[in-house]
Amino acid sequence: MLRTGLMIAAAALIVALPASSTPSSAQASAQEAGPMVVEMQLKNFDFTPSTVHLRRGVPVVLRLVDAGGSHSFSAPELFAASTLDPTTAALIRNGKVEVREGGVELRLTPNTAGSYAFRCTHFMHSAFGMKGTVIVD
Ligand SMILES: [Cu+2]
Repeated sequence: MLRTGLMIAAAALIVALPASSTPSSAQASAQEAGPMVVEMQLKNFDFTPSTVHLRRGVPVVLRLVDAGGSHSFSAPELFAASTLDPTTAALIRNGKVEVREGGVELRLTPNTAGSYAFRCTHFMHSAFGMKGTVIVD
């Protein structure tokens, strides 16, 4: 009777070990990877790069670096098709974020594949070519 009880306890231990170790190791590797970071420069009536590829369902930090002057990043369709971090959502007004010296970081997760136009809304800037496309694959 005692021997049977020990065997059951040993079997339970063997089953329990792999189940408890697997989730913690998966969490550790996800933290090491961190979010994808995409940096974009805003200067001389240009976004550099002007075409950005993101992946559906993959969180991204879109780092907008204002390397000269005052600009905006207007992308209402992209923002509407994405899950926005609360601090990012607070920066956006009418589908647009102002980008001043020091830059802005937008944290979002695109939810729908597609092609999304963006532009600077400052007077005449997009007419001079300050626009681009985010492609969500
Ligand atoms: Cu501009």
